[in-house]
Amino acid sequence: MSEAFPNDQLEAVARTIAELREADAVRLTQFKVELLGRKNGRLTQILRSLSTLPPDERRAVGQRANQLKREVEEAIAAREKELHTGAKSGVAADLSMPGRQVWRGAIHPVTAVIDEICEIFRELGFSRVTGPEVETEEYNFTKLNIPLDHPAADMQDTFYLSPGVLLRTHTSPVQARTMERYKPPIRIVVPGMVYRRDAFDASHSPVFAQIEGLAVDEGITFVEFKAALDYFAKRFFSPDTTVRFRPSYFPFTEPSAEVEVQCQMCKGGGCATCQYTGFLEIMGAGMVHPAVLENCGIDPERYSGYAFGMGPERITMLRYGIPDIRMLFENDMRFLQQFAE
Ligand code: 2NM
Repeated sequence: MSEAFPNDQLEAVARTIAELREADAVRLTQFKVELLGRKNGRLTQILRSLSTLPPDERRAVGQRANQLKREVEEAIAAREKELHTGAKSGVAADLSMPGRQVWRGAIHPVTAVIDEICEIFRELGFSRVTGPEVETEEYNFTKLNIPLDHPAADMQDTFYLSPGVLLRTHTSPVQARTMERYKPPIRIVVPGMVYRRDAFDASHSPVFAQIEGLAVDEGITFVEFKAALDYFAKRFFSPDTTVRFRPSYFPFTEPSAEVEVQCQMCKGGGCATCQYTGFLEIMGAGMVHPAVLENCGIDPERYSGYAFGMGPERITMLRYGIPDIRMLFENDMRFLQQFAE
């Protein structure tokens, strides 16, 4: 410190008061620490060292230091109030003025669609369940009635991590695990990421989302199956949507169906999006194959059920007319911002 004597130090403090009255909020906080800080504040140190001074000097320095401390405290309080209310400029701060807009992020359109789908099935009594992305051949294929020599189990299409261990190619292993662990009635929807050795082009990605669903109980028939998926399609698209079921094939369901809705683009008239059929496929589905129930410890003589699977990216593309799946993975803010609230 350049001022060697307490009196010089005190007068240096006195000179900073004028500066303090003009300080901005950041500088004001620095002043507080510099002058009044509990450990190294200049006034704090002077007051602490009073006992080392000769008695006659101690009294005068003590009085001046305490007076300055009050002045500094008052000046700081006054400046804080000014900064807070804008009083110095003669204009009170307008507390109703909107703050600076800060981009807080938003829900990705695919995530929003997944949440909406799960919510519709929640209304029908389905719980939302998740499970591991690293799976075994047994849960990903065998228990689901997919033999390992089936094309779906081919090494060409599946990411194997080690013999018998792979990245799940669908979320069905979660359904198998749920059937093993819980007694019916079971009603679940299973959203999650799945992996296939696919090209990355306008309609394929090696990693994509899926939502599968499963209902197992006594007395479930094709009528409940059709009614539940019809309800879903009408709630998700619109109440006047026509839904149709076309026969299909999956190893884990029998009978199997492709569920289609009236084309959202042309309202069924025929266009490029629906390849002039008037309909769009939204999911695959069917009655759970008795062998799958059996493999998962459920008596197929007593219980029956239905299952379905859909691709949230595809459904998001249909709903918003997005032409290329890659747009949903690139995270280009100019694209994503269009879906922000
Ligand atoms: C689909 C189509 C049809 C399905 C079957 C099962 C299970 F585990 F219960 F056997 N889960 N999901 C299923 C049925 C999935 O996706 C296109």
